Amino acid sequence: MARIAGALPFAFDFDPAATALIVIDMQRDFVEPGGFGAALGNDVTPLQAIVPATARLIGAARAAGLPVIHTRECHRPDLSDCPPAKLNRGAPSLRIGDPGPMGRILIAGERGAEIVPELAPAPGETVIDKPGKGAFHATPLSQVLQDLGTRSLIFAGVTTEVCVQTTMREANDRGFECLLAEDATESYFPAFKAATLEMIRAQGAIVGWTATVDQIAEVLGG
Ligand code: C5J
Repeated sequence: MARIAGALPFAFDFDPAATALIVIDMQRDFVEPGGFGAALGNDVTPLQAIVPATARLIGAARAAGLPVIHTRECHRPDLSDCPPAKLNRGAPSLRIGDPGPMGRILIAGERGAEIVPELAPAPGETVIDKPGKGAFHATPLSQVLQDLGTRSLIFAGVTTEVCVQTTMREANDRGFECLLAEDATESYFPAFKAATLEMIRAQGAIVGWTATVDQIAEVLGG
């Protein structure tokens, strides 16, 4: 067993042989100008700032032999997996499926749906395309984790309060011990990130734990 003594709200104990890193939606559509995040009116620069820390965490996980699983929020080109409630929500400057500077917004196979090059999946790593905010919904993620024998999950990615938190809650309900890397996750709204970190670890880690990339990498030996 390994222990991240400085994790919050208390030490996080995990078996590295039964732990995977899940990197949520570090895609051009959320991180770069001209994508879905920007079309919703957001400044994407805070999300770009976590790329180096996320790369470091991925490197430490790979070096320690942890499976690294990447997710991408995206839809089929015919939008058959995008419910009208999602497609028509709000008044973005570009809707899902519309042509944008990086191809059709949030569509599988388009440039915008790709993971940013600095965090590109290594050969053999699992990439889960997901139509929802949570990575367990309508995806093979449960089966992938069961096949790996995973019991603990380390999370990174964007956005903290939407896809990261939703997936962490899904995982917690499925019995996984979940830890979020504080400086390898980001929101377009600083207050939402801060609130999410608090609510995850409140009430005795009701959803899970948080720790910094340094703290995680030190225990993984990176
Ligand atoms: C959002 C995500 N924020 N990956 N997606 O729509 O968090």
